[in-house]
Order: sequence, then C-alpha cells, then structure tokens
Amino acid sequence: MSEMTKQATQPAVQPKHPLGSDARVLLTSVFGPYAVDDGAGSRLINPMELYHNQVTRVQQAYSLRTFQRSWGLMLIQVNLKAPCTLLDFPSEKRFLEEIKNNRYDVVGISSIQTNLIKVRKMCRLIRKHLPDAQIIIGGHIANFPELRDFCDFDHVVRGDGVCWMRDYLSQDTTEPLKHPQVIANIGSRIMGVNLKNHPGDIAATLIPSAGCPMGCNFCSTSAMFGGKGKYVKFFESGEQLFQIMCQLEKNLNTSAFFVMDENFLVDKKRALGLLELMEQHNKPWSLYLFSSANVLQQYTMEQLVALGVSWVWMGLEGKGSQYTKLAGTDTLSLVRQLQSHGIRVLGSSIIGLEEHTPENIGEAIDHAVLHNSEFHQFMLYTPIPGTPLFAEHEAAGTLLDRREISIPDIHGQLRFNFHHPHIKDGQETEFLLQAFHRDFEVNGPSVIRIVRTNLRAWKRYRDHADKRIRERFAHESKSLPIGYAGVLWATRRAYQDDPVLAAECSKLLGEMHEMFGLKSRLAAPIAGRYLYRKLRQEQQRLEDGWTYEPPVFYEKNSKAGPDDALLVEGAAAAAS
Ligand code: B12
Ligand code: SF4
Repeated sequence: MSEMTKQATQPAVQPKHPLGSDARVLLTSVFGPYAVDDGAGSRLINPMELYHNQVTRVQQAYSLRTFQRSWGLMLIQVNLKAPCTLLDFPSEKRFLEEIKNNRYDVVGISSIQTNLIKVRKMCRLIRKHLPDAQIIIGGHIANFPELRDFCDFDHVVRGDGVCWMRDYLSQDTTEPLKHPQVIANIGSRIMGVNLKNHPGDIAATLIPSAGCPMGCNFCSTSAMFGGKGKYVKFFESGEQLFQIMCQLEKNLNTSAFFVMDENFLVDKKRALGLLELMEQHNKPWSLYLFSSANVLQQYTMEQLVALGVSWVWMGLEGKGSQYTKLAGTDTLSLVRQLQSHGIRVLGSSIIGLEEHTPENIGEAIDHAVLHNSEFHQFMLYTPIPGTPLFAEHEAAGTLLDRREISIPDIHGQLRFNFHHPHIKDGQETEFLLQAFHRDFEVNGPSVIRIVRTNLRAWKRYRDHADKRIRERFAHESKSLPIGYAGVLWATRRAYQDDPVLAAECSKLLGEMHEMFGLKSRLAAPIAGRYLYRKLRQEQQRLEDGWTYEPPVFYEKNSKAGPDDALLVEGAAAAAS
C-alpha cells in the first residue's frame, strides 16, 4: 500500500505484537440476534439483511431475504500466516464460549457505529476472560470519535485491515494478496421459497478494491479509505482479477460475481483488461456491480454488455442533487437504457437532502419512483463520523446530542441524527416509509420488474452474433419459462384487485408464452399455484412476527493460511 494511504488511515507508529505470526488470533463480527429490540442495541428495524433492511423492507412476502458474510474479516483471515479463527454472526453465548474455552493473544472485532453497545460489551468480556489478549477494533466504527470513552481496547484500525494486521503480526506486508472464496448470498428466500441463489444466479463475492475516489460528502465508505481522489486497490490488474474469477468459477461452480467494490468501473484500464481476457477465454460471466452514474457513462453499452454487467447498484440520490457523479446525467433515461440491455438496476435515493422540505418531498419521492428500477434503496441523509458531512454538522453544532438520539438508532432507516433545516419533529420517519410504499404501490414487487427486464433482454440478445454473449443471456434467462412464469401467474392472482398490476402480469405472461410457447403455458399455472400457496404462507408467517437471523460461521485457517485460499501473483494492496 502506498505511503499516501498509510498516512490517511494509520497512526504514525505501527504497533507490533510481541509474538508476531505465532500469536493466536480470533476475528469476530458483533453478536446477534440482530432483528430484535434489545438492550444490546439490536433493533427489529435493523436486521442483518441487505434487502429487507433498506431495499425491499415494505414488500412483505415479496421482500428478498438474504445474508452476506463479513467479507472484510474473511479477507483479513486468508491473508494472515498467524493461526486465525473467524467467528461470524455468533450469539453472545457462542462468543463467550469461544473466549472462555480457548486461548487467544489477539481478538479483532469488526463493527459499524450502530453496533457500538455490542462492541463495548465484547471488549468487557474479553478483558475478563482473556486478560492478556490485545483487542483490535476495525471496520467503520473506527471513525467513531469517542470510541475510547465507550470501549476498552488496545488498537483501533482505520481503513484497510489486511495490511495493518500483517504488519502488526510481523508478516511481510508486500506479499501478494489471497482472495477468500465465498458465495455472495446466504439463505436467500423470496415469496416463501428458499432459493439456491440470488434472483438470477448464484454469485461469488469478488473484492477488487475498497473505497471510492468520488468522495461524496456523506459517503462513509469513501471517507474510510482515503476520501476524495483516493481508494485502496487490493488487486491492481484485470489479469489478477481474471485469475481469481477463474478459480472462484471452478471451486464454487459459478459464473456470476458480486463485485464488492464501491465503484469498480472507475479503473477503466483494469475493467477493460478483464474484458479482454473474458473475450479471449470465452467466459460468459455475469457481474453485479456498484457504480456511480458518471463512471458508468464512460463505457459504451456494448462494453458493459460484453463485460457481463447484469446488475448495477447506482446512487440516484435525489432530483437536482448537486453531486459531481450525477452532473449532466439524466438518470431516468440512463436507467431505461440500462434496462433495455438487460442490466437490472438497484437505484439508491436519499430522503432528507438539505433542499428537501415537507412541501417538496412528495415530488422528490415521485421522481425516485419514476425510475422504476428493479430495486430501490431509500436511506435518510445521515452524517456519519469520518465524513465531510459529519464535520460540517459538527462545526455548525447541528448534530443531535446523545440524549436526543441513541447510537443504535442511527442507521438511516428511522430518524435523522441532525437538525434538518426544514424537516422537523421526526417527520422524516414517515417520509422514508412513504418512499418505500410509493415505490412498491406504483412499481409492484421487485421480482416482477426483474422478470420484465430479463424477458426483454432475452428477446434482444438471444440471437446476438457473439456466442459468449448469447450464452450469458441464455444462462440468465433460464428461470423465465418455468419459475418466472409461475411468479407472474401467482402475482396476477395475488393482485387480482389491482387492475394495473394484474394487467402488467398478464401482458408479461403473454410475452413469455409468445417466446417459450407450450413450456411456459403449462408451467405458469402449475408453478404459479405452488408459489401462490407459499406466498400466502409466508405472508402469514410475517404477520405472526417471524424474523430472520444469519447462521453462525466458525472457520479456522492452518498456520500458513487456509488451503483453499486463492493466491494471486502480483502486487499487494496498492492505493490509487
Ligand atoms: C456488506 C455490507 C453489509 C452487510 C453486513 C454483512 C456483515 N457480515 O456485517 C449487510 C447487508 C447485512 C449490512 C447491513 C447494514 N449496514 Co452495511 N455495508 C455493507 C457494505 C456494502 C460492504 C462491507 C464490505 O464487505 N466491504 C468490503 C470489505 C473488504 O471492506 P470492510 O468491510 O470495510 O473491511 C475492511 C476494513 O474496514 C477493515 N476492517 C474491517 N473489519 C475489521 C476488523 C479488524 C479487527 C481490523 C483490524 C480491520 C477491519 O479491514 C477490511 C479490509 O480492508 C458496506 C459498504 C462498503 N462498501 O464497505 C456497508 C456499510 C458498512 N453498512 C453500513 C450500514 C449503515 C449498515 C446498516 C445499518 C444498514 C443500513 N440501514 O444502512 C446495516 C446494519 C446491520 C446490523 N444489524 O448490524 C454503513 C456503515 C456506516 C458506518 N460508518 O457505520 C456502510 C459503510 C454503508 C454506507 N456507506 O452507509 N451491511
Ligand atoms: S459515488 Fe457512491 S461510493 Fe463513491 S463516494 Fe459517492 S456515494 Fe460513495
């Protein structure tokens, strides 16, 4: 990693553990359960789920339920030579058992600010049961200004933890990085049916970089890894990524990749280098990406399609917002254009930008909803420590104090943590819910939107001149004639009292039958009846208060790193 980033993220004197790589290390995420209201700071409204937390939260039985592992910890673990255990999503009891029954010299906890109370409790337990262990805290909580007042720990790590931990354990920091092997989604389920995969496909997680050089003022990920103009690259070249992807493809039997990089396409040389190799080796891979709108537009649609971009998570932020990444972009036409090429969009909008008022918020919500993106995340504008936005509010004295809002409630789905110039008295809670409900009412369940885009993409690309591209679309469309025909049938029935949505389902079913003939005509009512029954059961389960928690993961490496970790030749983490 370059000197520039080291200064941005690490203290001047790097601490070292006296046992070096002989130290026994435990890495852990914060304890669950998560989807409950309790004294440890868990909140029912803040489950350990991506979609149900902040994207499909009001879509009831249509909400996509799924978990993601703690990839940061996994990346650290595979790159340590020290014996290292990883405990992901433990209960408090399981965590306690681990530290009572084993000797560790180092315990590393990964957390975000929202889970501060759990980190405090975990530190206390470690001090009690492993008094000689060094406690290291990493992840986004590291930017919390008064961390030392709340928790008793030894070191806090801001920014990348791989390099820091290697250095701390006297391991060569310039050694090539390994990449963990992990499926992106665990325990996925929708409409009451357990999926083997993400809607579309099973995907492996790929972690090319962390951070984003765009440096939007509210963005804690960008701030964490260097801020404007900087980010941390774990893998420098398209060739390195290609090697990793080939191994993930082989070992996890997948051809889809959830690219965990806030703005993967920003490094055009790396992305096009990857494309060249995909073409050379005839890889019909699918990529699920995060991208800012301005960066996306630096590519032609042909390039995006050839690169296998099939999902994009993109900040739309809000009508007329002043962010550079949106300058000159008509996001409505961009989303339509992407969808017409089979690229499904997870749009992200902010509720409570400075210019929002109770009078204009309805218009802002309508504008967001008009995108009709497959998924739509809505979040409250939230100054998070470490960001320029937080610094501004701190200087202006406009942050709420601890008596006004508790830390576990600062997660962007409930309340502001600052005095908004126009939105007062907790009105934002209602505005946020309005946005989710409006999107669901107007655009219907996300799964229907996905089916529509898939179907249109299949029509457009099934006869494409390039076999590799045809193959990818064939793969992504394989659920259409049976599973997705059933989804349309079941949804038409579920929405029989909503003429607009029922008609949309009928129209799509018609298109489906035109494309797939007898196969989908026969499958639709059979799969549809089954799905309708499951949907009703799931709805009942939700009404009865069912919540979803991730399973506990417990993984050890061998002293030299786990056998199945991927060694990639080339430079170690480098900053741009
Ligand atoms: C995947 C993810 C999740 C997963 C969590 C999976 C898990 N096991 O924890 C899900 C979807 C469940 C989730 C939920 C939430 N998340 Co989230 N999430 C992310 C996301 C998109 C990726 C994290 C990731 O894997 N990055 C890649 C890895 C390589 O980077 P990393 O995790 O930062 O790890 C590196 C360093 O931080 C460091 N490090 C990390 N841990 C440790 C530990 C030690 C000991 C050391 C030394 C170093 C270290 O080293 C790692 C390697 O460089 C980030 C955004 C982002 N791009 O980072 C948001 C993010 C972390 N989430 C965030 C938030 C707010 C939430 C939610 C509150 C949801 C919400 N309402 O928005 C909930 C909380 C759920 C809960 N009950 O706790 C914020 C955190 C803001 C903050 N400063 O606190 C982020 C930054 C998004 C954002 N910009 O707003 N999230
Ligand atoms: S473009 Fe997205 S990821 Fe990049 S800084 Fe802005 S909000 Fe963060």
